[in-house]
Amino acid sequence: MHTLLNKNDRVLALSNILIAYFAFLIGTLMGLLQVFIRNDKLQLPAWLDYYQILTAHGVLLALVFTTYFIFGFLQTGMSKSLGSFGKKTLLFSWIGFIVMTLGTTLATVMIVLGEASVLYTFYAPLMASPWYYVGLALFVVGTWISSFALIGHYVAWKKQNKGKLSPLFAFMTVSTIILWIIACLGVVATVLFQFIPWAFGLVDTINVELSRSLFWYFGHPLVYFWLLPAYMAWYVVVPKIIGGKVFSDSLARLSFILFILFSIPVGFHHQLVEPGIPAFWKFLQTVLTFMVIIPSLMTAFSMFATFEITGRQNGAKGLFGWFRKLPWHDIRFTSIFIAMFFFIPGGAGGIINASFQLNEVIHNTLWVVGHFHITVGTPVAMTFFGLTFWLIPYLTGRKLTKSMQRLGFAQVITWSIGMLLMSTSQHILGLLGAPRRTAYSGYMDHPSALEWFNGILSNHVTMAIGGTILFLSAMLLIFFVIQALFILPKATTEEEFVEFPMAESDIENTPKFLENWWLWIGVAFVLIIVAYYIPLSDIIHNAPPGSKGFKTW
Ligand code: HAS
Repeated sequence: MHTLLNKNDRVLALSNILIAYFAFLIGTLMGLLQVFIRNDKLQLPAWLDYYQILTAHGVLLALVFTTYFIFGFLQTGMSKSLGSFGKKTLLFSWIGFIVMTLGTTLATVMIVLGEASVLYTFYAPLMASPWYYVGLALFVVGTWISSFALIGHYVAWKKQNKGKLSPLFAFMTVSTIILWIIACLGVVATVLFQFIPWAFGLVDTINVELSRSLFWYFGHPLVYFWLLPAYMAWYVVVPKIIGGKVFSDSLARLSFILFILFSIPVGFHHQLVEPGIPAFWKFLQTVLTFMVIIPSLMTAFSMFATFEITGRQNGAKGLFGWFRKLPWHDIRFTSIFIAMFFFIPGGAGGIINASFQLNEVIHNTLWVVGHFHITVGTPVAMTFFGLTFWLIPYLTGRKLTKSMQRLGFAQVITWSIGMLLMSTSQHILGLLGAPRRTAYSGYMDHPSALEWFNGILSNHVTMAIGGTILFLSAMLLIFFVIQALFILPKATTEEEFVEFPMAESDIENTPKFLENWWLWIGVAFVLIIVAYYIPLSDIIHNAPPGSKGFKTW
């Protein structure tokens, strides 16, 4: 029997998803402009700057779209698996939403005014308007308030269910939130104690190396804050759609705990070329980086096992017979499967990046841009699209019609083609030395730069074609979102109602200590202290003179 979520919970989740897709719309448009500028085919008007649109693209897609969508998804899943939100949870979730939205608006206005073209990494000594940093701080505080609202809901459930392990979805939500809160400590520290006083003129200079290190303390776990909700869909939603169960409840929980432990003390792998950090600490954090690959390999194993076991239950024979038994006609599955497939080269690229000598070749080149488009831009984003196809109809009580499912296939296929073209050419261009974060790709017809316009895949033109297909695909998705929010007919019969697919898991075999949060938070802090205490103290105590701010745009 289908039951709709409580109306208050639905409105909350839908509001988050609405803002996510508004940011997605503008962010993808900014992406389209960029590939044309890099291709030397577009001259921007004097009042618009390449770095301004690059900042808007990064902030709106990587930070705003992802975070709002993640909260919409987590809120829906928590209400579904632990029961409707109480008054306090709702109140705090709304306060969090409002603070996040104020922060987003302030930061976006500063970008639009041309006062904050510092990219989403806002590296010092580039200096934006102080209000941009205030906007970022509000955004993070808003996410914390919304996070604590969800934790409160979980704690209330635990009180009523003493001694029981929480459902897998709730466990994974709490893990993701713990990771997020610990990760944000770095960015909050640098924004509050370095950037805001510096940008308001209260101090003259900034310790650049410290600000970057604190940013990357946050920046790497940030990518897992994007990835974990996608993994939640892979572990919990996909098995249900294919008619199976979670392969192993304990394996799934353990992989999330490993992310809490190992995703934070690894930020130096983004700074391998920076001279201010001694080699030993880079080495240590690189070793820890290889540890954080393990939970992703566990996830890959678990997915293959789920596919195979379910396929065999449905009569599959031979080594790969299960492959044909998967529900390819179901957009909710196919979209996420393709997302998983993209993560094989995406993850392999990450391992390359983390290898010191290879990092020397690819750092600051278009390769890195290619890498993040086949990690966050496809495995994560396309999983979110796959969720969108049923999540919005589930929340609005509308039908997922056949024509909308076909539209979903068109969207996912075009996104895959666009991404294959764009990201493959970005990887190859990167290997040929094409830098990232530059408006300019001609270099006065230098022979090396001319190479970037030859060849089929190693070409800025191919990148632009891929980017254009991606933009068209994004517009298909926006059309779907508008339909699913406001236009599709309401479901009336049991078959028409769209459900939240949540698979069963063998919770009875799961050891209780896996839900001992204080233990894991404690171990995480020990690792963070080991990896960061000495190098950060060194960066603070032996700092060269700080830098004044620069506005290069
Ligand atoms: Fe990364 C740079 C290392 C994962 C995002 N990364 C970035 C940046 C972003 C980003 C945004 O070490 C740029 C930041 C900037 O602006 O400067 N990354 C890694 C490593 C991993 C990794 C080791 N990255 C991600 C994920 C991201 C992401 C996930 C977003 C969501 N990354 C780096 C490094 C840099 C970097 C350096 C700095 C580069 C530089 O110098 O600037 C690992 O977590 C990857 C592990 C993953 C795997 C894959 C497992 C495969 C699975 C799929 C199973 C498939 C199935 C389907 C079941 C080992 C789980 C099968 C189907 C069939 C048909 C076969």
